[in-house]
Parts: sequence; structure tokens; C-alpha cells
Amino acid sequence: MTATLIDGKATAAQIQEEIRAEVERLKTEHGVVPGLATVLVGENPASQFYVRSKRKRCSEVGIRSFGYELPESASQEEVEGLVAELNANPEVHGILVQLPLPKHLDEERVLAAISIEKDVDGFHPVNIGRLAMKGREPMFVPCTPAGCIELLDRYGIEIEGKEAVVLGRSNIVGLPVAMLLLHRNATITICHSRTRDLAEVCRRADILIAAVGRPKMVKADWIKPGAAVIDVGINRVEDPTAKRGYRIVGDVDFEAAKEVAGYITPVPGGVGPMTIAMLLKNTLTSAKRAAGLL
Ligand code: L34
Repeated sequence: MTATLIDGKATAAQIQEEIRAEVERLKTEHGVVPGLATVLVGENPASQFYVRSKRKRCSEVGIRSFGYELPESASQEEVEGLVAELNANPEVHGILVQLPLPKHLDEERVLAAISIEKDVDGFHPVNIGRLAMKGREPMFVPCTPAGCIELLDRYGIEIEGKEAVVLGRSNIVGLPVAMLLLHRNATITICHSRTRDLAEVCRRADILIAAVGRPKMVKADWIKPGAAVIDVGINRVEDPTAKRGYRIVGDVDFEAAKEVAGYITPVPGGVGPMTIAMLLKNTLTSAKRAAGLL
């Protein structure tokens, strides 16, 4: 059996086209130009790459992007000062502080400083709190989890009543994606480093979300035949034959897993591009709200 490939890159491009048309309409009919501020602290090469991609995608759809780069040595006050300035700037509808921050900075306090109206990453404690509760609406849903659900929906994969297993419990993916699946009436299991019989638990999943950050950890025999496998992992592994000296692999052993799964996302070209598409969508939503159009 060979799985249907869930093409995140093509899906993201399609969503981007929808956003581009909507941004244009917003501009011509209401004179509103959505704006995203990106804040990058330090020189983590992966973060630099992701922020660059985000700004490039913004310009492609007509979203104005404001890039801020602070040195590795930036103080808590400097970062929070910048966030306060962006909170007050009416041209900025979304504020993205790229994670991880340098270790000396208090991430929790920085994220809490972002105005919830501009929290397009959905990481503010109030947004996460609302996401966790029944019958509450967060201002924004975190981008990577939203991208996972969007892929399931666009490929017609039913969530309601299904067994969903989430591998990983991070604040930015594992935990929020589990909550989204729960709100969609899946039965959720969250696995982590202390889970016993991990393979056994994964084999129960109709929907398996892998978000642990361990290259090729999920083996083919962990997958229920026909299951939908969403691989969130972005792992750099050394590869002397590659141009950059490394190659990106997911948390799933893709080559073997695709023979068992019903649907599977590749890495790269799966969830990664969807994360950026959802960020653009959240920024557009924020601009519409600020203009009183939602
Ligand atoms: N604040 N920090 C904040 N928000 C986020 O949503 C993120 N994340 C994660 C890291 N820190 C963050 C991202 O943006 C991970 N992430 C992210 C974004 C984009 C891609 C991967 C991760 C991406 O575009 N991946 C491509 C290329 C991979 C490559 O060549 O490196 C892909 O096809 O998967």
C-alpha cells in the first residue's frame, strides 16, 4: 500500500493565493494594508531562515512586513520595550517574536507582553487559556497546529470520533494541536518521553501527529494501516552530499511509513510551509478586526 501524499507546499501556495486576493480587496475597498512585525533576537541560523521565509511570503501576498533584529545580548527591557512600541503602532496588526529566544531572556514575560489583539502566533497565555477551554474563542490559533488541522480538512480526513495520538507536548505544537483535535471531537492521547509502550499507543492512532524533534523516530510498524500521519518534525541531519552539508528530515521514517499509512506529509514540504500560510492568515484576520470588518 502506498499512502496519498499530503502536499503542504502546494496547499500553502493555494492558501497564499486566497490570502493575496483578500489582501488586495481589503486595500482597494477599505484602504487597509495588513502589517506583520517580526522580531528576531540573536543569530540562530534556523530562526534567521524561518523569519526570512515569513517576510518573503508576506511580500508575495501584499502584507507589509516590518523586520526587527536585536543582538544576542539584548536585555529583557529592550525586547519588551520593542514589543510595547509595536503594540502601539497602528500599522502593525501582528507581532511575531521568533522562538527560541536566547537563554537569558524570559520567554514567558515577552510573550505575555504582546497585545492579545496582535498575537498572531497565538502564544499569549490568554489565547492559550481560551484555546484550552470549552466554548471559548482564542483571538488566534497557533500557526503550526492550525496548519496540521487545515491539511486534514483540505484532504477530507475526518477528525470527529477518531483516535488521535499526538507525539510530543511542547507549548508551540503538541499541546495546542491536541486541544484543537479535542475540540473537533477526536479522542486524544498525548505521548511523551515517559510514555510506556510508545509503539503500541501510536498503533492505535487513526491520526498520528509527530512533534518530538527526533529524526525518523516513528517507524513503519508504529503506524496503523491506513492512518493519516502528520509529521511536524524539522530535524537537520548531517549529509556531506548535500549542498548545505545537511538535510532536513522529519520525525517519521517517511520511506517505510508511506507503505503503511493512508495519508502522509513529507518533510520538507509538509507542515513547514503551512505554518507560514497560517501566520499570513492570522495577520489578515487581525487587520480586518482592527478595521472593524469582522
Ligand atoms: N514565534 N517561533 C514562533 N512562531 C513559530 O511559528 C515558530 N516556528 C517554529 C520555530 N519557532 C517559531 C516556525 O515558524 C518552527 N517554524 C517553522 C517555520 C517554517 C518552516 C519550518 C519551521 C519551513 O518553512 N519549513 C520548510 C523548509 C525547511 C528547511 O529547509 O529548513 C519545510 O518545507 O518544511
